[in-house]
Amino acid sequence: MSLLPLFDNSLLQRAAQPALEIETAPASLACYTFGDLEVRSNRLAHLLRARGLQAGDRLAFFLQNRIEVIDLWLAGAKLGLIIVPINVLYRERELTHIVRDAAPTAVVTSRELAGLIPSDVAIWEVDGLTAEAAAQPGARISVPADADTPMALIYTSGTTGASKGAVLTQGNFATNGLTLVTAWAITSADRYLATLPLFHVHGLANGLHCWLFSGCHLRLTERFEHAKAAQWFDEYRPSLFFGVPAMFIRLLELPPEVARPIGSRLRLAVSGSAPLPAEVHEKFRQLYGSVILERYGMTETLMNIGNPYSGERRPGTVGLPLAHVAVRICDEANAVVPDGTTGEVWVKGPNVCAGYWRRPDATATAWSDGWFRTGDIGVRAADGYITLQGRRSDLIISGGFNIYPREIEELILEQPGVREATVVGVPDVVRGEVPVAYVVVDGAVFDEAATVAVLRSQFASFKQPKKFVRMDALPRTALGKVQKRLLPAP
Ligand code: MLC
Ligand code: AMP
Repeated sequence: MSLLPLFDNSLLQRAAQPALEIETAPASLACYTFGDLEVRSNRLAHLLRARGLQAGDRLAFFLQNRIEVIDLWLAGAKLGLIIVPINVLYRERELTHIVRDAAPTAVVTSRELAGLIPSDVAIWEVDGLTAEAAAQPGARISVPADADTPMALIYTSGTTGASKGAVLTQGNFATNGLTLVTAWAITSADRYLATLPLFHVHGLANGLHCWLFSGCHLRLTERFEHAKAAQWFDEYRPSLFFGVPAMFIRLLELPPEVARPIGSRLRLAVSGSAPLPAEVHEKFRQLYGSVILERYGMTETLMNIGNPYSGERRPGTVGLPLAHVAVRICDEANAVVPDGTTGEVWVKGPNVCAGYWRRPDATATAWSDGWFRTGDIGVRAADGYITLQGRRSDLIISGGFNIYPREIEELILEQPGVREATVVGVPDVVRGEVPVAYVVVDGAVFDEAATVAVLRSQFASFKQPKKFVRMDALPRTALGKVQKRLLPAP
């Protein structure tokens, strides 16, 4: 199944219906119908075609949430392009790697962000592109596509440092969106407040596709800002909200007289991308009168497991396999373990990506007999509810953004005076975890401020160690592996 026929239920069938609003200045909204989105993306598709883009070509975007991301996604689906979303917080090292690996024809970005893009790729400034597209024909342009047509290359950090591009197909996005719309009973009557970034699958695969498939109404914000949340909820009156736990934790700061009316209008609040602490689930229920639905997914697989819409939403668990997903819990010998026993979560289904971009080695390691090994550790109860308990790798998740310590450690080790370095996640009330670096240094040479400056120029802000803890030696096993669990509290 390809995406365009599913989008057309809104783009063509609901052409006159209000689709989207975006704040352009305080108290000023830009509003669009589905028909407007159809015409805008047709014009952009004509322009991209005129600039030489063909099916299978990569086109990257490095943008905050704005309507042009939606235009690009729709034009990409129409032309069979492979869209490469890039996290706007990424800096030199991350950007250089993605641009070299994906080899996009161009990176679409804003004037403010353009200076961060490496010079060896074409940069298309987004306002200029939109202005030029406005002169193109508004008639539909499209190429044939099917479920196997690649739609996106989304970078997800690898355990070995450099991130890998997951090749997600039109069929992956179609399956995921249709399943969620059905499972969560989303209809054209819903109002969806979208504050998640569109460069990650939570906002993109779930948010954008649930909206376009159901034909509901969307309020898109540039990003989540907790100081504005009360105003957004109050003005827009959403029935749907998808967030990472850090957002729900921020929402607990609102006073009961503000929270209650918000909760009474909220038909469904979904949390994912990181563990939602059971006490946050409970406090949110008490404050808002709304029971959060927690679900579990990954860039490589989109959504796998979720608490039921109509049944028990059990705090601390991710619920039951979604309609299209088979789930196994396996031990180190790849054997399926009995209920109640901890193991690695394996998944299989039309949601799982086609593999890693130009990385047959990594693809071979991640799949086993047609099953995708998630690297997440979990346990299934006798009644089928699955609880995640950790990860096989030492991935840190901060505010829903992933950090692989190895990548940070490698750069710290390159700095003058650093003999040993390790990075671990320490608990943080809002973001779940934040990174802290433990270093063994030559005190006469090591310059912490200079190291911080290098890290800031090379990596996203959420990857910056919140502290450097100096040690005489790192605790290691007899084989020399750092024993992160034995590190003292920072
Ligand atoms: C965050 N920041 C941004 C930003 N988002 N800056 C610019 N644009 C954005 N879109 C930066 C801030 O500048 C700040 O930097 C830091 O992040 C925290 O910002 P904050 O305003 O203090 O926000 P906070 O209340 O802490 O909340 C953070 C957050 C953010 C929730 C807004 O963590 C976030 O947007 N998370 C969503 C991540 C996501 O979409 N994950 C899905 C991955 S897909 P500094 O310098 O102060 O640190 C996946 C699969 C699945 O995992 O299952 O879904
Ligand atoms: P990403 O690579 O950004 O797609 O992140 C995927 C990872 O986020 C998964 O492998 C999990 O470790 C984690 N994750 C997603 N949803 C949940 C959840 N509900 N609870 C715990 N971890 C989650």
